[in-house]
Amino acid sequence: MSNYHIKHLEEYYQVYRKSVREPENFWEEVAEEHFLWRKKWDSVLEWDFKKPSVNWFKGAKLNITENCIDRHLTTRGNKTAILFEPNNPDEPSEHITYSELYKRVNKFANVLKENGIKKGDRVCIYVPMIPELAIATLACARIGAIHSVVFAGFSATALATRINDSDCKMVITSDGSFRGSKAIDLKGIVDEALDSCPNVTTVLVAKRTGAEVFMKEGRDVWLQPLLDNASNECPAEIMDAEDPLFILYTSGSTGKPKGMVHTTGGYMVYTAYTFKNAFQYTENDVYWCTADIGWITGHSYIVYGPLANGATTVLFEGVPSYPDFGRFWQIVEKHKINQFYTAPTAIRALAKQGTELVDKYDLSSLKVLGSVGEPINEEAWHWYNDTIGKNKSPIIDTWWQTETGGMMITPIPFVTPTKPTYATLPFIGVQPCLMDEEGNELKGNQVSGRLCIKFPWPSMARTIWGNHQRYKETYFSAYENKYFTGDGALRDEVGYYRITGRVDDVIIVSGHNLGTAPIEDAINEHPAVSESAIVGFPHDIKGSALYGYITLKGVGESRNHDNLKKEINQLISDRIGPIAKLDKIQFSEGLPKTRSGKIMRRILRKIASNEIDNLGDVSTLLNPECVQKIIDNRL
Ligand code: 7RM
Repeated sequence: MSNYHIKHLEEYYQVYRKSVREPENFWEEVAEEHFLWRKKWDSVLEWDFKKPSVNWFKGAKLNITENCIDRHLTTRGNKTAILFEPNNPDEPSEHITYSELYKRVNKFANVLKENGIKKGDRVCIYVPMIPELAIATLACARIGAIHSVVFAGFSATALATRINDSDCKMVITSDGSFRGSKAIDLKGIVDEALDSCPNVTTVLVAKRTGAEVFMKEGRDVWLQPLLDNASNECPAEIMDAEDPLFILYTSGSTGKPKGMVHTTGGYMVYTAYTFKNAFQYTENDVYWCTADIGWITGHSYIVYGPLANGATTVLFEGVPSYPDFGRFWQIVEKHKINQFYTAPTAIRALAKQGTELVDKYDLSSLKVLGSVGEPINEEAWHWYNDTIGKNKSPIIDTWWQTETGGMMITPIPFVTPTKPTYATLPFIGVQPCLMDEEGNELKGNQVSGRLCIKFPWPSMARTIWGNHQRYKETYFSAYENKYFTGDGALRDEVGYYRITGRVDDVIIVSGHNLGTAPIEDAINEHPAVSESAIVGFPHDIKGSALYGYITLKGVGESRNHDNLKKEINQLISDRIGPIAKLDKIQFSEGLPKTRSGKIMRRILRKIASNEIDNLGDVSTLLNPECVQKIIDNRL
């Protein structure tokens, strides 16, 4: 039996039990057998959730890029590491082998050094989904610089805030980016941001769109000529296991963005191990995660996890709707994708389009389907399972967070029997628990409460950049000695977990705690409904009542809305109970979403309560234009 590759349910239970009973022995074996260390650790784990302080593999020395690239060169030198699929389907895709990746990362690392970057410096990477994004990230890791990737769809203000918070002295960007039919002036956004970032001395600019851009003398430099002149060899900086690898900002609903700090050794071990098992990746598979590297999903499951396993990972520049809504399926056919990982928001948007654009393509290469980012509702789950997976590709509903670094609760495909809307069982080494509001742990099954984690896992964030106190308050103060996730969950009769939504979004109706996900799930079962979001608003008798915002599919638009409302409430009544019926239903063309596709219930809650004067910052939304329409049509 191998600890590293779980293939049967009995094996899962056996290894899981070991990982809980003897976590240090367990992780030591995984770390020792499957990675390249320049020096082994003095201790596997030292932790204290009160401080909080967590050290994995303390004293160990390594470089993550040697694990992701160098060690594959002898056996996988000619294997494709990164398969780049451009925005425009007529532009050829690019296969970057492990040998080429080695050269390009080393050259880039040398360019960073020549421009004054050294170990511990922060480098902001604001680059679209092109190979340079992954390469710049790895080049920072090569020399021990701390990368802070900012999603290239963020505004100048959002970019400036992040650059200043971690005091980056360099920004890597491109002249522009392609997204669907649009070309975006990224360099212009950087210039605007840098007006308020006095400490940035160098901007490296990659060419992508060929647009003419302003280059500030003494600050801005074209990347390509520097790369052309750089050496192919850059010795890897030897890092401590607990040296920071990167900062990644997570916005949350209030306050300024939190720069989550991830360190090197534990992050590498955990993302590699989860990637291998959650996708059951085998040597010749082609794996595709549609997220952007600007999110944690992209860090862990486009770059580090796959490359640490010597996998072929697809990097897609474009969007699901360009040139039409068949683009994802065309790519699956073209590259014979074996594992496909995306978000519920994309699944719902694609399901809304019907099946014509799916049926055109051969999807028979697919073996595993993944979902991440939000609860996946039952209807979307079935569409994904039937229409995309043809009932033969298990869906892994992977629950995790920027803060957790890697997947925490997820089925292991072909091992864990799946159940729609359930993230199912904790991953090896993860010890979840459910807590009530008084701080008691809810034991046994068929309980629901607040989801916490009782024991450290290797890829947990170690702090918030520059604000350890906030880290402690946000994650370790709600419950003693536990990491609090901010999510609610239930555990069913066999111990499977279902995430019911953010605890902040829970609505109390007549004294009953209602999570958003199960109710939205019932609403989304209606054949005319595409998406929904429910929030509470003040009610004299019930305390709070439910307000539903619902997006219809094409078939719903022509239906009588009063009848639809009755049918939807009947469905909720049948599935959950009359307590969860909606007092108000508003049909809306779109729902406000974050740029990573999560529904922003905070804004809807304010609109429902008529607090439209202080909606907070809506500029970070994916679709700010829908907010005014929702306000105008509010009930
Ligand atoms: C990976 C990522 C984290 C929050 C998390 C949840 C929600 C993520 C699922 C999910 C239900 C899932 N990181 N979430 N995955 N809810 N089922 N499978 O998304 O930091 O951006 O967001 O996302 O609320 O706390 S994140």
